[in-house]
Amino acid sequence: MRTVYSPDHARHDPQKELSDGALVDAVEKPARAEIVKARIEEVGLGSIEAPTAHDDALIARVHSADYLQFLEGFWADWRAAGRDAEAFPFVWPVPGLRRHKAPRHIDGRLGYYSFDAGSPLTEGTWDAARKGADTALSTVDIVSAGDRAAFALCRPPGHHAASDFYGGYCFLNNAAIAAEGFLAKGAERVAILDVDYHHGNGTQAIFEDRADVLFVSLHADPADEFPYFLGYADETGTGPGEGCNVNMPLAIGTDWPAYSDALAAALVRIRASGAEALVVSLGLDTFENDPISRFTLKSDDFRKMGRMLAGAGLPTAFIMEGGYAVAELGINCVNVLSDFEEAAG
Ligand code: SP5
Ligand code: ZN
Repeated sequence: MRTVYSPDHARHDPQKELSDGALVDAVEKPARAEIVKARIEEVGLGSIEAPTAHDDALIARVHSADYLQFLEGFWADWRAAGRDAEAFPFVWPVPGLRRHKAPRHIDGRLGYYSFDAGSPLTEGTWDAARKGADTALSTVDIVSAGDRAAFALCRPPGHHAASDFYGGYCFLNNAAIAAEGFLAKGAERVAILDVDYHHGNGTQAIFEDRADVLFVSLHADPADEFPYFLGYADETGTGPGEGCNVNMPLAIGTDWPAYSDALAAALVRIRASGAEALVVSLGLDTFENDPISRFTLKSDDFRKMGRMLAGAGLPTAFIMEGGYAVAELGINCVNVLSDFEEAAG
């Protein structure tokens, strides 16, 4: 399997995040991508290639123009306001306030375009995220040219980012951009399967009113886990997208037997949808030793996951999402990919 990777991911190198009432060491850090890359090289999964440049057209199908301008120009605006530390928002337009226009003040703009205070925005965030979108689109190119699957080793991750706000360590929704890529290549229906431990609220919000992209997510019950305010089973899609959003919240402590039952049901939904391509939001934070998560999958279970995903029989773009047990992240991630490839034949 070919991997697309750019060293520019490391331009997003946050030092601290807000968690447990303190600024603690950031968990979404460059070492994550580097250890996966090293494992790919160690097992000889396949070539590692630079992304090709893509214009903004498909990104603009996912994200609003003003949000993209905000992200791209943020660091200059932040510096102009006399700031130089990593940026965190602290006020949001929740229901009861108005979200009718972006404020002029940088602190207001930060809150307008975000949903949490746990996602440091840094000098290099835009460059890294923009290259991540190229990385995701390059895997779509590879798969559309005939490979059964390809892997986008991008960071920062993407599935929490919605059309016009960031959060959950995510800025551009790489999986959504990849789905738009498959549609632009002629697919009439695309499925996104999100196996990250956290609900992909951004991806759901982007596609919930559309019938051309099926979103299926397995994740920790939002009553107990971030992002808390989306991801319940009764969110089944809106308007023309009714029936095209499938949330499978799972209990804290979920192990492979329970997880694999849900995954099998998810794959049945995907097969029944008539999707012509599959985007996998590949988070490895379901691992038993993940520092911020509470499922109990073991390294060997990720091999079984890869085999099950191959059973969908679809051209597949794997998009890297979360997973914070850095020491084992390379093994777990490449276990999925190598067993997918073996099972896909
Ligand atoms: C892409 C992705 O996996 N994003 C996850 C964002 C989660 N952010 C909230 C983290 C809160 C961590 N608190 C855990 C405390 C453990 N002591
Ligand atoms: Zn996650």
